[in-house]
Amino acid sequence: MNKEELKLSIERTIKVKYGKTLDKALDYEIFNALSLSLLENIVDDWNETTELYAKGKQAYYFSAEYLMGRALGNNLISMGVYDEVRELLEELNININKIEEIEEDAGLGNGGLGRLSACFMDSAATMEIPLIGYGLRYNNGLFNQYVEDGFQVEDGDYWLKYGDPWSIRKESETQVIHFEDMDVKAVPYDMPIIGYGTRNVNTLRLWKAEPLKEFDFKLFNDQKYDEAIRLKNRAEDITRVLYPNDSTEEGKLLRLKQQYLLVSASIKDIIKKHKEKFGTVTKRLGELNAVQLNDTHPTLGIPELIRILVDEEGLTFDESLSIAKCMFSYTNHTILAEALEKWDITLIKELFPRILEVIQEIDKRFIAELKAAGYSGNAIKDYRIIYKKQARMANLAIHVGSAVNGVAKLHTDILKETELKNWYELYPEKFQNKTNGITPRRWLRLCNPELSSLITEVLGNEDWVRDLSLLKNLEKYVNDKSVLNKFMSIKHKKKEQLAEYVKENEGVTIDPDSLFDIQIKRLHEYKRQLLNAFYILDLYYRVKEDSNMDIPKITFLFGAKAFPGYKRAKAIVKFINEIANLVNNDKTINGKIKVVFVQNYRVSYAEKLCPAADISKQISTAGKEASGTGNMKLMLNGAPTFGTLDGANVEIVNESGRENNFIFGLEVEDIEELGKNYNPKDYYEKNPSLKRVVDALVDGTFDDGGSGDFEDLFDSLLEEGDQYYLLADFQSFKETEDKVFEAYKDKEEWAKKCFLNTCNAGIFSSDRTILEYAREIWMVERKSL
Ligand code: 26V
Repeated sequence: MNKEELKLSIERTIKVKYGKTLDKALDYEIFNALSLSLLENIVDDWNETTELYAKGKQAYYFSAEYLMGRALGNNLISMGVYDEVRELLEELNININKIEEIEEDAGLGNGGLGRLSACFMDSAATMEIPLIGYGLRYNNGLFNQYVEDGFQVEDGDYWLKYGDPWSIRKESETQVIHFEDMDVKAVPYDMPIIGYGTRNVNTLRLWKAEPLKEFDFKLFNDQKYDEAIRLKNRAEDITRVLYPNDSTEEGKLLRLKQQYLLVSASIKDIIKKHKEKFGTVTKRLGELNAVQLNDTHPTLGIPELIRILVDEEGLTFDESLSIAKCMFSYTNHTILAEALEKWDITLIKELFPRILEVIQEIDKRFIAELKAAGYSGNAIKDYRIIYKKQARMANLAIHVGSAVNGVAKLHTDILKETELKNWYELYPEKFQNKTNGITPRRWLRLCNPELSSLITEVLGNEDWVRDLSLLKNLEKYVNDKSVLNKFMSIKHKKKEQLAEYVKENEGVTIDPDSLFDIQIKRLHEYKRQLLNAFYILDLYYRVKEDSNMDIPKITFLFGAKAFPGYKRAKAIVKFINEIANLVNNDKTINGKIKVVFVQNYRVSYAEKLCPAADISKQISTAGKEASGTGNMKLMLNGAPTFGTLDGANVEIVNESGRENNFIFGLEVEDIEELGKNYNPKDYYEKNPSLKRVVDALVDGTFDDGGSGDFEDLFDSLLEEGDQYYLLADFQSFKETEDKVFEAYKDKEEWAKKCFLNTCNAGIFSSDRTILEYAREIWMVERKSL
């Protein structure tokens, strides 16, 4: 791409789209014009990639969530033109950062699961894997969060307000989706996923629900305006908003409709393309297409495929079922029982009765198989797909799917040994592990250009951006003072940048010379932000008692959204903010401790936080965090992990060395052993400093605005048995923090720990993960333009 051409294209686009000249254009207008001009440059490659992939076996990622974040910066990097475009904009007196910052995050996901889909898309394109993503184009993504008086307040997220220049609406590839009460259109919007260091451009296809008819003319003519657009609204409601994954009760019907729209449109799309090639559907459909179910949300794809093959393509049920068995695989992302999806069969029947019949038929055949294999009564019950008038989506996915995978070694082991033990006994060959990963393009190259340059300088080239295992070659510089100094001064620079952003957005001043201890993730009891809060409060009390206490100046940063209906999570937000208020305003501690709860934590905020962390807090109750991926982002940017041996932390510590991280707390086996004998009160009574901070919930130290929320938190610990073992882990947490403070004193040794974390993060590239899926589950070949 030539600079002059790009400039002309931007000017032209601003003229036809906004009717003005570039010098009068607003930031978002420039953003749109620049994006459209860049898009123009990749469309040919995009179409060629699609054609190339269509020639062989293809894989499809079915996911209800894609937490994409911003597109512009990432696409500039993938296209290899970031610096060139920055220079061009500079010449035009435009600051590229301002243009990047105007872009709204595409927040079409709740957390880790949704962000993983986004990383996989990026990696598949870069690794030249024929993978198409299918999802939903919600008008409103995950809510925006503000903090008012310490409480979380939610606001709608209309991410499309400036338009969506990177998507192309493909009207001609619309599918009609049938629900018992109405038919709607599913219109695809395609987003290009631009590979780095390759011409390949993959596709993320997001479906938007629309009415078959814009409005009822007769009703409108009769001046019944509301009624005239009622059907339009009912159709559009389906993809109006992303559901927070705690809203299990309300909106159930709509959520099920969303899931069906996603899978029905996607399966129809796959079959249509297959028929364009082969004329009819044969069993080759299963041989040429592999579908990955991202959690159970898209599991209805299984009965939908069978329904179409039997009812519309004239295959037998057996033939159709065996095609489905060949096509689908399932990834499990959590062992939390409440997160396992079950749907009332009355609901399924109400919306799509034929789908229920298909599920019943699968269940019937499965039971017959089990009986024939000698299973009986109780043993069969746990395998049933339909049980107690509910369809168990995980059972359907595991029974039909050809593979089942966990997302970190420990998680997969737990699935095999406990959570899905019976299934592992039945189908041992289906179980696999695929440890999660993150894309190094966004989580290093884009968010930390300073560290990226240093790595490139030391390694001699940029190959590491496509092969992160090359970071291992940095390890030999661990004693090189000049490299370490540069490494740590970059860390400092990123802390300064974050401090500036925090000042602007939260109004709090933080000191880049203090230790940045960062916990960023969804707010959930099992992630134990409350334990971190207790620790901070205890530290504050101790500093107050002893002003000479030997600790480094420290800043605790939290970023987390609590789902709107999750009362306890919201209470924890308030509690953290109460502590922040107390600590930050106490002049007597000389600013030794600062606490900041950043508002509206999201992908673009994470890009600023990860590079600035001195400590990565990963403190979930052992056995509860399936993997975690934030842990990998912080590690890659050179932060030692302060954490439990849970999820991928286990592998992180294996890679970078236990001595370079801070591991504390109970392990999975300890918790099993403690089991029913666990009595949180023992810990509370025997440990005065623990008692003091827990009591702060109820002794009037803090104000929960009269909500009773803090008392409820107190009860969750002392009356309801402290399900997540906060009290049991408190002392170990505290002692391990002391080790951090001790280690932080020796600047050189500290720098080595940080550096070794970056050197050993290579394995956590999602390029590695996606290649494993391609080779071991989908059996698809890499294909390069
Ligand atoms: C769902 C629900 C729904 C009901 C209420 C409570 C609740 C809590 C958690 C969830 C989790 C949904 C699945 C999910 O996001 N899992 C995350 O997947 C990441 C990618 O594999 C993984 O790194 C995280 O450890 C895992 O929590």
